[in-house]
Amino acid sequence: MSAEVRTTCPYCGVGCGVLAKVAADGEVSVRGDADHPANFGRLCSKGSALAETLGLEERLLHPEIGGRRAGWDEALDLVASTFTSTIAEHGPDSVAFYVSGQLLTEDYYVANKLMKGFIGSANIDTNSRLCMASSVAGHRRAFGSDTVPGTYEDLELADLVVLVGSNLAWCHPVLYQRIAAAKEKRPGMKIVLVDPRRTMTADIADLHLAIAPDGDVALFSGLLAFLAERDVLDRAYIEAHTTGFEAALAAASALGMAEIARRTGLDEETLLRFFTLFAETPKTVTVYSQGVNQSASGTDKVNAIINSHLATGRIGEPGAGPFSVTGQPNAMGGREVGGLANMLAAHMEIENPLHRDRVRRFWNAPAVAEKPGLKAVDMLRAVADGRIKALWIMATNPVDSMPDADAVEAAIKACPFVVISDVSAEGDTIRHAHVKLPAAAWGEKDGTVTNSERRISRQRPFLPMPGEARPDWWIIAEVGRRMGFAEAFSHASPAEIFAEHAALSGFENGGERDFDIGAHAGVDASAYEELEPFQWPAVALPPSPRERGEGNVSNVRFFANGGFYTPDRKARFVAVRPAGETAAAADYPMILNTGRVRDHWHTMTRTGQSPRLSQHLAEPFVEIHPADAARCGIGDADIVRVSSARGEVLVRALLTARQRQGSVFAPMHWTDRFSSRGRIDALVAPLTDAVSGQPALKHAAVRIEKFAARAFGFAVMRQRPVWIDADYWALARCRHGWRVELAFAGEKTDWAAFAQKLFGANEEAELLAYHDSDAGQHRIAAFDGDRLAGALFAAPGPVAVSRGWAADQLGETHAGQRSRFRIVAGRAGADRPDAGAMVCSCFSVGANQIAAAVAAGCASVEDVGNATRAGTNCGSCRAEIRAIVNAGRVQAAE
Ligand SMILES: Nc1nc2c(c(=O)[nH]1)N[C@H]1C(S)=C(S)[C@@H](COP(=O)(O)OP(=O)(O)OC[C@H]3O[C@@H](n4cnc5c(=O)[nH]c(N)nc54)[C@H](O)[C@@H]3O)O[C@H]1N2
Ligand SMILES: Nc1nc2c(c(=O)[nH]1)N[C@H]1C(S)=C(S)[C@@H](COP(=O)(O)OP(=O)(O)OC[C@H]3O[C@@H](n4cnc5c(=O)[nH]c(N)nc54)[C@H](O)[C@@H]3O)O[C@H]1N2
Ligand code: SF4
Ligand SMILES: [Mo]
Repeated sequence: MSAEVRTTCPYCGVGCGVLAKVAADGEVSVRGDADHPANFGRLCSKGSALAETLGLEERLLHPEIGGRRAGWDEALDLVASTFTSTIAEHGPDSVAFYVSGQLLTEDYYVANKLMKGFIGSANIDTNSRLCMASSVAGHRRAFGSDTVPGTYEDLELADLVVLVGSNLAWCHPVLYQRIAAAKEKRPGMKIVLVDPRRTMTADIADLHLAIAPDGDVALFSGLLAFLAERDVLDRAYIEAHTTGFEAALAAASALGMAEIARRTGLDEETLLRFFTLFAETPKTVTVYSQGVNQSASGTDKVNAIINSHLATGRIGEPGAGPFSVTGQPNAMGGREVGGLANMLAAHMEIENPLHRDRVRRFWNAPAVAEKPGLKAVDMLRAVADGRIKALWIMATNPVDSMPDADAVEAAIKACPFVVISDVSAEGDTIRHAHVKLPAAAWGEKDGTVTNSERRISRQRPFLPMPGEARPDWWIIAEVGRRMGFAEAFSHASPAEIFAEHAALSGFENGGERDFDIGAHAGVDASAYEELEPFQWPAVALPPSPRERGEGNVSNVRFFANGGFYTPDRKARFVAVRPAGETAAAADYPMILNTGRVRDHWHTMTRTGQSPRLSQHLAEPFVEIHPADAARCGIGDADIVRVSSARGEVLVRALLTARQRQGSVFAPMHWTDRFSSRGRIDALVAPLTDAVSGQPALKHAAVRIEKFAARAFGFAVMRQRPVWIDADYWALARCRHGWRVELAFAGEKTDWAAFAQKLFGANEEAELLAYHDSDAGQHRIAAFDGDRLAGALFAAPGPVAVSRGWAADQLGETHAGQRSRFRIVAGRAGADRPDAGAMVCSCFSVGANQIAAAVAAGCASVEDVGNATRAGTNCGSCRAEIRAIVNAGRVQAAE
């Protein structure tokens, strides 16, 4: 057995420390690192299930050219020569890199250096454009730099935490747990949630503002005006450290309470409760995420929030500040190296000739880009219209995750040369690559990531690289060398790259730039190996306070005493106004809001492999308010068609009063690999924020109608089906195989043949069938010896069979007729009660088990934990358990 390796979780921006261990039989186990300052030992459901996502079945293991296996030399030569010849013929702006916040800092650094210093174009952009661009732009407008002022501890020290457009319970679960624990200790602490939906995060909120979509600028403008009226401003701070207050206040005051109420959809009493709470609580942290960033007014939302903090001097103090939480594990690292098309490197600016010259000298670069490159949405437009002729995509899946996804797919398909570095062999984007390059995955790769609180941690390998997989930095550096830049890309290890990156951050800095980790410029292989998590800045020679800007003395927080990174060292208030309103289109009267679920990560290339994580929500869905559903003639669990001017999807309808009327919510995760037509970004228009270029992914105009299914089905099978002939299907991993939801528009008569093909069962498999054609009920099971190869349940309405029970049958032996008949009867035996829909992924505890515990007297989440273990490991499901306890009953599972 290997020793435990200290590494960092590859999912969200909380950046939890993980201890990973490989047993003698190769089995990997993970647990939280009690010494890591982000999580102190905690992990959420996704982190806890990491070991289930390391299988090699879906891995890309060898380079491929045009669908055939190729050697690394051949593939790298082809990439280098095609980029070189394209640049020679059409200029540097005819090529582009589209990269990702899931690259390590070292990978990112090399990619950015190659494009911006050696190719001489700034056409490198990242999926962080879809994620953090508005926060970056808002920070830069206000602070003159992309600086997150605070630290996680502030979330625990605050007396008021305002969560805006953040579903922290599901998306940053360990931060959520830290806040929940702090509140438990200090019940006086208040939490406000601003989200159009009543998400699970509302569980710890004292006040939920079910804001109208994009009402945030109005809300925070109203707050600023209120703070001025009540005179709770920090006049001294405003005077000493900011400019532009009067104009910002004038813009905010112009709105008036009635207009704010109208635009936010909130009544005045609720607004005043929130404003008063904010006014009365000096220790306030405002946390914000994609409900803020992913909007056509995203940057203004960010500045409206920051304005309220600057006006009250609540910034950089323990327990006070605006706090943009990052999504991906290395969204911050990407920003530090300049991975966005409008940044240079080490937080320097492309438009600044002094910065360009400095970077040129440091890199000894022949051709530093002179103007910003194309931002993601524009980049894909340039691919579509042929301006970009060679595109290299790394660690992101734009055919699923970019707005106007069908057009993105068409553009990539039509591009003359597409290179994709990925860990997965299968995916909606990689299928269009001319050259596929197998990247090393988490557990194999080696480097650093930066989390939301500016903390840099190591990801360390504990597994060998399988097949011919190679680290991303190596792939990029090899191409750089082959393009003729041997010296600049001679790095032999991530440690060397990190040292260079650290040196650049400190190069001629002297306190002029916030990002400075010059202290690590001299890091060697062993120091890099031992590197402990640290927060930036970490300057080599701390400059005098004057050089660093007066009072910028804390290494942990920024701006308590000003010292902003603008020319006059003062922050800027930004006068923001709510955007013009667009009338709802008659054809598409509903607003589609999109986002995440607890147990899946983005396009499911990894979490989709975990049986545990695939049970919580096993198919694509849309949440609709019951009143809207009634109006549209939609019942719970119906299949519905959601369509926009761009495209359509087929998903399951979930009726819930947590949803605002007039809006619907759908998760972003489902792809063509897991569903017949669930790619939600096919519906979203490529509308972007004018300042940041971030797309408005939370706001698409849609129509929703019932899909007239003649038959529904549910099936489990041991092998992944290769062929599913159904109008609607959604596939998910389960413990002993796969499960699939089905719906059919037409009459179906050939159920047995359909089932056999679905199961991929062999000729000898024994079939057991039950048909009641009049009632439209069909159940077919196939046995391979004592084992169930597959079972199909079909009905004219949504199938009522217990999913968990059916999936479990794949793992049982079925020697006797009795247990075989039980399967076609679709019933759990009395000795095996149905666990119901999965709530606790860690211990596989279902809703029915929790409801039974409640019925047996458990009156609290803790009681349920003692009785069933549910909620006692990662705690991500505690909000759902509380909902069941509070309801005191649960509807029949699923
Ligand atoms: N489980 C899980 N966790 C993740 C991820 C994942 O894929 N799965 N991805 C990670 C990444 S990359 C990111 S960026 C983060 C995202 O983390 P979050 O931003 O917390 O997650 P989302 O679900 O995208 O959106 C947050 C909320 O914004 C709300 N919202 C929509 N429109 C508005 C609006 O106009 N105003 C306000 N105030 N709110 C609005 C939505 O209803 C939603 O609940 O999560 C990270 N963590
Ligand atoms: N409608 C809607 N759309 C959205 C969002 C939304 O809220 N709503 N959110 C947006 C946001 S915030 C984000 S961050 C994006 C995320 O969207 P994507 O970036 O497209 O999502 P992922 O599934 O994380 O894609 C990562 C890819 O990298 C591969 N990979 C994993 N590790 C490595 C590695 O080490 N090296 C390489 N080369 N490849 C690797 C994975 O197999 C996968 O194919 O989606 C955006 N799209
Ligand atoms: S909160 Fe969960 S997903 Fe995020 S870093 Fe921690 S363990 Fe990973
Ligand atoms: Mo993200």
